[in-house]
Amino acid sequence: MRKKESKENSRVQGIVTRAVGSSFNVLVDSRTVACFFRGRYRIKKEGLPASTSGERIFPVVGDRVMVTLSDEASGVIEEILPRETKLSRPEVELHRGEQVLVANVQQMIIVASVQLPLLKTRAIDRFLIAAEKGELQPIICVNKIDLASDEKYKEDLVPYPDLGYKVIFTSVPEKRGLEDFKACLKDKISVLAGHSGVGKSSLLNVIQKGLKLVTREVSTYSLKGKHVTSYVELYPLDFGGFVADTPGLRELGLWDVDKQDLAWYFPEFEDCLGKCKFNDCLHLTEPGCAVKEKLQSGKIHETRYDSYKRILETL
Ligand SMILES: Nc1nc2c(ncn2[C@@H]2O[C@H](COP(=O)(O)OP(=O)(O)O)[C@@H](O)[C@H]2O)c(=O)[nH]1
Ligand SMILES: [Mg+2]
Ligand SMILES: [Zn+2]
Repeated sequence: MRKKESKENSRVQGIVTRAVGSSFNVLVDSRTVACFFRGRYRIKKEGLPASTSGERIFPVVGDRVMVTLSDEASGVIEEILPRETKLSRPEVELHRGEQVLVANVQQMIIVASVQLPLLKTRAIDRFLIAAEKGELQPIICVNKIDLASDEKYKEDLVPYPDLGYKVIFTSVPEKRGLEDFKACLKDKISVLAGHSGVGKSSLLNVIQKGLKLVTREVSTYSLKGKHVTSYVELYPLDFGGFVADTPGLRELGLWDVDKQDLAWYFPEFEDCLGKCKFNDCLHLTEPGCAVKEKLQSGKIHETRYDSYKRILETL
């Protein structure tokens, strides 16, 4: 009896911050525990015993898990708690269905820069679609405002607050907007998205002591025919919350949208959809298009409609 009691006492909850094969780092309170996971675990479904029902799952980064501690620094993952959200990609090669890459992410911080690389709202629009697709709350962070010679870049960003998206402005060397950036991340599980060089790693390094992410990293290219494993790591933040360093959106399975569905990812088009003369209208040059009418009335920003057209061409 004594033994059982002590075993139960050593069962603790944590969050998976790193997963490599069957070895996991689980953050318990504020310490990292090296864990193993044996065999397969079946998620409990609708009151049935876990052993007889449900899908087989494997822990991933972001999972909240129950761990039995072997000692202070190691343990075994016994249970995976229900996932609130998941970012996955289709597992094509091994026909295993979907592969979950990261669980329980709540928001996507879309990072762009004013200069180097130059601000392109179309890139923001693409990431907004990806966030929508992954059911993540998007926040736009415009970095390197120290490099702006005037406030012109703000004009390009006018559509976003109108559409209900939060926009923040930051500079790493001038330490501007960093409190806003921290406030966005606080107590949430976030992924950072944005083109290489916009300052994602620099922003994280400056708000989290000891992080030391490599800046100006060169992206890894996939050799033709070789399978590149996406690698996600979740970093705990001292002020509360976690942030994930993500591979590309494609790897996250966030970027495959049908031509016909694209318009649904533009909130300002929504009240027009279903009202066009042709029900397969792509809102380009078709007669009787409700989207074009709204555009002509000035209630859709030209730059957003332009993005729609350009993105449509790439699908
Ligand atoms: N002027 C300026 N440079 C920045 C800022 N943030 C990052 N950088 C620089 O931009 C380059 C790319 O930054 P990095 O964090 O590696 O970008 P990432 O690829 O998005 O992770 C580095 O040389 C940084 O020092 C900023 O706010 N202002
Ligand atoms: Mg980086
Ligand atoms: Zn139309």
